[in-house]
Amino acid sequence: MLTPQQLQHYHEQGYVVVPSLFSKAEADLLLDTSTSDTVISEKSYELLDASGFKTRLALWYTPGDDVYGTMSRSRRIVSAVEQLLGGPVAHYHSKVMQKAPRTGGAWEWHQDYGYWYKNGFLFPDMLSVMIALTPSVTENGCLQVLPGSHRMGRVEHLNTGEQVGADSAKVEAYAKLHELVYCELQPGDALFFHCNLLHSSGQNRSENPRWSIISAYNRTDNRAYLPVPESSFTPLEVVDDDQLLAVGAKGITASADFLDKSARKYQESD
Ligand SMILES: O=C(O)CCC(=O)C(=O)O
Repeated sequence: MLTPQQLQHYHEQGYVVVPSLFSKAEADLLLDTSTSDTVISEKSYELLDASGFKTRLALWYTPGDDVYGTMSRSRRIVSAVEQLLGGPVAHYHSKVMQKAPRTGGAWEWHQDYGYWYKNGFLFPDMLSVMIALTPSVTENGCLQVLPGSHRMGRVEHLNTGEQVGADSAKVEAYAKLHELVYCELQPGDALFFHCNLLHSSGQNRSENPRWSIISAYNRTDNRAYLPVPESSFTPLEVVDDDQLLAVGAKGITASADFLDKSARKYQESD
């Protein structure tokens, strides 16, 4: 469970870092499994940033009994998300984020609800949790946030490269008033962030890959008026924390409901 100070930090600043939410052994298991998982690699797609660099990810909706689903359904993460969102929660999606050494692209400034609003969710009762699998530092493009920006509400989003970014005039105006924070993480650390928090990340200029998993959650009563995956309003089947190591290196099945950019089952932007 999160402490009153951690809850206060999240509500005031729009994010909170929980060091070592997962142990080094658990983070290593997730890293080893995901980097050798042929399904993750086959289902991954690339997005160009505004300078033409590519960032790579695989995204799916329903959490399974593989090592990633066990992580995103583990009691320690779900309890914290329920505390932050103030009620029972569902899993919207998870994604394995892969920034290659020297070439991994940036993520432009955006709010996740900038997209999810367009996907039909009525309220910003949603958040993301980034779990670092490798060190995530300034040099390899860690997440940057504008603290407190979630309090502006959703801002307009426009195309930049193949990504959709927040209105740059608003981002610049806010950045003049509030210093940005580089959220440096070590493997196993978790960063919880509000879906209206302005965030971005730089290119990976280091010699090492930067991998992480981001799981997004929705409060079960936050229904959408457009077709959305069932997982996004289905109460989660929570698993005990010791299950992650017990499941071991179990990769994801190819039949998992991956986002397929060409099929576009939902009006989805990620
Ligand atoms: O992984 C990153 O560097 C950024 C990802 C991100 O901003 C997002 O998924 O919303």
